[in-house]
Amino acid sequence: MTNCLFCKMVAGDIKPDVVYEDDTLMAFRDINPQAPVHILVIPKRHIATLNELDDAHLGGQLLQTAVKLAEQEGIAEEGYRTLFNCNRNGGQAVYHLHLHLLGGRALHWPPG
Ligand code: DGP
Repeated sequence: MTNCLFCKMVAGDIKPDVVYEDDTLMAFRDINPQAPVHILVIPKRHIATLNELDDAHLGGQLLQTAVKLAEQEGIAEEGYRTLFNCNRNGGQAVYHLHLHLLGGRALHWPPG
């Protein structure tokens, strides 16, 4: 999608701080981190929201990549959070599916 921010990152037109990339996925540091570690894991193919995710294998790849990155970032043992914001009430701002990985501090629950 030409007007999608994360598709522009996949295309290389915008260069985020990439921490992982393969043929299917990309992961980069959030520009506005809410914790010492805040990484977004995205599918390279444009999927607007979690409601449009029709590929269970891809969902698993996103989660497994987040776990590997949590280990790589040294937050796996202390703990971390993964989440998808979906649509307006879920707080989604960028309409290209992304899995948040947050850690490096104690995270509050319930979220606001
Ligand atoms: P969400 O609210 O779930 O749609 O989260 C969108 C996230 O995307 C938010 O935490 C900030 C991040 N973000 C927005 N624009 C950019 C950008 O240009 N670069 C990077 N690295 N992250 C961005």
